[in-house]
Parts: sequence; C-alpha cells; structure tokens
Amino acid sequence: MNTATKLSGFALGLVAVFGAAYGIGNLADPVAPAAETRHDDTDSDHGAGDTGHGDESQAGGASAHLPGGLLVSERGYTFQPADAPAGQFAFRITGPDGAPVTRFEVAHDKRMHLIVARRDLSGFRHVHPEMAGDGTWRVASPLGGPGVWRAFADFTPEGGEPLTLGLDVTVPGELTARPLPAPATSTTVDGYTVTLTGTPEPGRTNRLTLSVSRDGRPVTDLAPYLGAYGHLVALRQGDLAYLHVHPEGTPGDGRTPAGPAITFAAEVPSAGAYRLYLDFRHGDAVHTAEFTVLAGDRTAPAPAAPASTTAPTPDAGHGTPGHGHS
Ligand SMILES: [Cu+2]
Repeated sequence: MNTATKLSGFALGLVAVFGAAYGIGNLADPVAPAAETRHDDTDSDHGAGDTGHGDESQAGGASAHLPGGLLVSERGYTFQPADAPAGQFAFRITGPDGAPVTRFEVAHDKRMHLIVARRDLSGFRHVHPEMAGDGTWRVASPLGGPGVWRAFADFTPEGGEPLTLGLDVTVPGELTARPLPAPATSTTVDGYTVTLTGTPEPGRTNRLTLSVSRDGRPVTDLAPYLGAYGHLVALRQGDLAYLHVHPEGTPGDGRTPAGPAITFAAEVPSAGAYRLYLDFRHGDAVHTAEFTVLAGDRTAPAPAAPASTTAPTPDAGHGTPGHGHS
C-alpha cells in the first residue's frame, strides 16, 4: 500500500489530517471530503507533501488549521440554539446568508450528527435530531445533568465541505465535577470489554485498534452502525477540540471483519489528554466505550481535573494518571 505516501501529504495540515479520517488508506468512502477545505492561508501548506515527510512543515504555523468543534461559527455557518420545550434540545444552522440552512448532505447515514459532552468530558452522547421544514433541528435532550455542556453539530451543507461547530449549553443545577479517569487500555460497558491498542502521537497518523469481547469471547458479529462497525470521537481535555474518526474498511466490502477488532487511523492535533468514545452496535443496541489516552510527552504532568472547578477532586481510586499505558 502507498498509505504512507498519502499520509505524509495529509499530515501537512490539521484540516487535512481530519479529512484523512474519512478517507484513509484505500477506503473509498463515498462521502470522503476533499482534504483541503480552506485556502485562506499560504498555499505552501497544500500539495507539496507527496514526495517526503512533511511532518515538520506545519510545526510552527498551523494556527490556520483548527481542529473541529472549537468555533460556534465558521465559513459563514453558525450553530444557534433554538427554543425548545423541557426535555428537548433544538437548534438551527444558519448559513452565509443568515437564514437557516435546510439542505444538508447525508454523511454516515445522517444529515446531522449531534454529539454532546459535558465540559469535564463526562456524559457523552451521540444522537440524530430531526429537522423541521424551517431548518429547526429537534431531539430529546441528550444533556444528562447540570453543568456546562459542549454540543457539536457535525454536518455537511449541501454542496459543501464537512463542518463541525461547537456550542456551549448550560444546564442549571449543582455541579459535581468529575475528574478525568486515568489513562487505560481496557474498559467495560454494558457487559462488553473493549481493549485499545495503539498510542496516538501528535504529528503523525496512528493506528488505533479497539477490540470488543463479551464473557471472555471475541465478538465477531458486530452490526453496522451508521455505515461502519464503529465510530470514534476524540475530545481533547482543556478545550474539547473534536475529532470524529471512522474506521478502516466498511461493512460488506468483503475484507472488513465484523469484529472483534475495529481499526481506526487517527491523528491528534497536540500532546495532551484525550477522551475517546467508541460507538459500536451489537444486536439491536448501541454501546459507547470510553477511554482516556495521553498523546505525546508522557513525562508531562499527569492530567487533572480542570483547575477552575470548585470542588477539590482527588483522583481517588484512579491510580496514577500519566504512565498507565503500554
Ligand atoms: Cu451520528
């Protein structure tokens, strides 16, 4: 495979890197976006990476390529909350003309993916709102309790490029801050054990493999969910920069097994702590397995709960973060 050649090109910019998540390797994903979505910075960021290792070229000047989800408004599109009755969450995406957008491309089976996580990285949910004719999206509220939540609208405007906008939403009430769980390579959810191999290193594409078992036996009959055997979202601690990563291979392509392993190609935009959320389907149910991973400098201080939280939250029972992964 000439995957490495492709990767060196993709690594030239963060936007391009995230684009690679959709089209990595020889996966012919029909919704694969063009890697370049913006041309408002120097042209030298693009197109020169096919001949060698371009990893260093962005080190000093990547500010124009932000990870997804950090902005509430980008490229003329704005994520606006809308009034909703109790128990519902509603919003609109307005376009460059200021009017609500009503035409979206289908990407991974849906026109709109709404992901939420509380700012302390707890409470992750991935849901699919329904759009009314006026461009208002509504869904049963996925916000699981008091606190400040980050909502991510992950969509593709018709004829446009994929975009993820982020919006803070406050749920009133008494907040119990939760420290970030320590890095781990295995977790359990709903009776399944999910094991992570691979470590993300900034500045390169990393292969992450998540293997699913139940009762000690590998699960080999995962069901396709949104056109894949797994969906992986990574959120960076500190600013909740958003990476949505899709696996290598697609169900039914004749070479991608239905488990136990789901392999992703991912690149993280910096060193630091990330929370990974794997959505997978087995039978009729969708499960979400969560991991904390550390990228980059593992001699750095261990991640802690955000310093501004009011409650001191000693990391009792979580061991020593920062050196726990192989
Ligand atoms: Cu979705």
